[in-house]
Amino acid sequence: MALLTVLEFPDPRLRTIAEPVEHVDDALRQVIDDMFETMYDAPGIGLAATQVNIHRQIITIDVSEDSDEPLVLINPSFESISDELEQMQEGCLSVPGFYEEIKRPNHIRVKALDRNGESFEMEAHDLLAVCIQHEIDHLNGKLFVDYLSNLKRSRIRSKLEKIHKLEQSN
Ligand code: QAP
Ligand code: CO
Repeated sequence: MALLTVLEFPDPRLRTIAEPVEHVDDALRQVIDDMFETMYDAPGIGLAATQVNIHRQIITIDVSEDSDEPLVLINPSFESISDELEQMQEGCLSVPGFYEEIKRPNHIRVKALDRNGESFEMEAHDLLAVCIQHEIDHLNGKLFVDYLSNLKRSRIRSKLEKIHKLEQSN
């Protein structure tokens, strides 16, 4: 097991489009385990492989109260997306310290592979639905700050760049 380094906005590597996974094997399961370790350590409720500079379609999620319901989605795709939107405060391990209200569809059906490479479908509502959409966005090089105004996004970029400079000089 290993903790992975999480890329932070505005790192251009966060804009990479992830490739589909071809084989679910032990090496991939090792990546998944390291992603869960990194996510639980943060702590976070969702992590996309893109955020740890692995550009393959892998997402780890756990929105449970006790952080004991790990969910992994490999090669996820939307089967259906509701018209009804819900506003929720979102954060992101790649945008530490910033939380903003975002509107997204509140009900989705997704298809994916599990950690054994078996295909499954699931339905998700509310926080889980929002989290899955947020993580699938990462696989497409998209961040929650992209839904904000240019002004809000550039303020967040400046503040994070300032922090990154200070961290570099330490
Ligand atoms: C995505 O985000 C999400 O700023 C997952 O300093 C979040 O796990 C989807 C985190 C909310 C829907 C609603 C953020 C940790 C974790 C921070 C996360 C931070 C430390 C974010
Ligand atoms: Co995120």
